[in-house]
Amino acid sequence: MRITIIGLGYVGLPTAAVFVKKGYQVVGIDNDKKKIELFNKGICYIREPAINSMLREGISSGRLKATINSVEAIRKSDIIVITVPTPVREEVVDLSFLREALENVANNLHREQLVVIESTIPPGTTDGFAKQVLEHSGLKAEEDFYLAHVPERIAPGRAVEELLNTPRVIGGVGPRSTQKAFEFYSCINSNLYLTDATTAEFVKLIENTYRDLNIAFANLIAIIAERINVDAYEAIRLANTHPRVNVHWPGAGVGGPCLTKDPYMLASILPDFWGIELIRLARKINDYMPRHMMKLIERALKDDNIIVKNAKIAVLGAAYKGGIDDIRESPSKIIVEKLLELGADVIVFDPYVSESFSAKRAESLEGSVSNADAVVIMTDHPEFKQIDWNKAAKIVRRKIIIDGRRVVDPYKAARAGFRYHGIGFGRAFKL
Ligand code: SAJ
Repeated sequence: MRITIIGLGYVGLPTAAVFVKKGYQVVGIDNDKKKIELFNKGICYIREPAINSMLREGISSGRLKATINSVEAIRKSDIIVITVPTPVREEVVDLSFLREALENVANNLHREQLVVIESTIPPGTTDGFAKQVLEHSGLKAEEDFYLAHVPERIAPGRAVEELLNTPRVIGGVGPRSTQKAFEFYSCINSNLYLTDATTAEFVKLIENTYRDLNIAFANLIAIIAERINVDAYEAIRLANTHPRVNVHWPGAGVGGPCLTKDPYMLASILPDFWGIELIRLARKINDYMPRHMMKLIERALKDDNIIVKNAKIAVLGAAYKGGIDDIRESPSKIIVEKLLELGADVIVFDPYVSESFSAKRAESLEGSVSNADAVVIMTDHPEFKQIDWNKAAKIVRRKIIIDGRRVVDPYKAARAGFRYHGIGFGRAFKL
């Protein structure tokens, strides 16, 4: 079986590697020449530890390659998987990358091929727009070729594990397409749920919107907790001991390419219904959190009579979440830029990321916290949970922590002499 994967990003690259490992012949298509070059050298340009060796082995076996030229690849394929971005700008989804990919497929489509869209799209797109574009080929879906939506469920950093074990939803434009897609994905994953394409599209938006709403609720709880001097994390942990409650965690912002846009795709279906404000309001709360974090930072500095201008601030974390190198829509960028704008001397440390958003960058934790007037934590990297604050206390200038992710145990920090401030943590805390 030959597969073409269109879009070699955070989803397409791991998908290609996993199918090659299962014995398929895979060609990856991307219009970024740099990516193609690295890919063909077996260099994994996203941080997915499990993929490096899979990619190298695939390339050297001759069963995996990347190219910019999609025509031959599509013509020779049994299956075409589309994993291109579908960005949302000002609440409107941009399907131009998807359109381009589909037009390429339509121009080279032949009988018995299966086309799968994994990109997140508004409900009705596969059975409507995508089918229409593909049928311009003169072939009919379900009769001549097969078409399905199989939403990706990859969390960056854990792609292989997720591709193999996380249940997937398979939705064809008809029963034959669903069956074909089911057979294809059965090779890598045994947890498959079958439905129709529009339901599958809807399910994906429900998942990410649920998470965004839940996090917004947690963030609201955090702001209330700060007002009543209660520790929000402790309160949520206790509420979650109830078997039917699962509140997510507050933090200094919601980043990443999915939660920040997918809810708008859902909201756009019913723009005139007032109830849709629930989704918009949740987005608004989550978007507000970096500003709230900024307020905590400014208050913490003021409490210790430190003027932001010229203060040396160590920012720990540039990635949008812990354990990954991805900075897309990272709340850390907002904080770093704001601190720079206020004239602070900002030095960013992230063991996974080399980006520092125009601030200075440290190669080590010591490099960033040494002589710092405050330590601001923006990402819940596992490494930050291991920091020895007694050691850090000896090299900082002022012992102040503002924790945006509850990475630090406030009591441990206080025992090391730090004044602890944080999202969802009522007062500045010092033993
Ligand atoms: N966050 C919180 N509090 C929490 C959980 C997360 O503030 O309790 C923040 C994180 O710090 C991060 C942001 O939310 O900035 C998003 O993180 P995430 O882990 O929720 O999500 P993503 O965007 O990395 O991945 C999500 C996942 N969706 C769900 O868990 C429902 C993933 O499975 C999807 O594949 C992915 O979106 C996607 O591609 O849609």
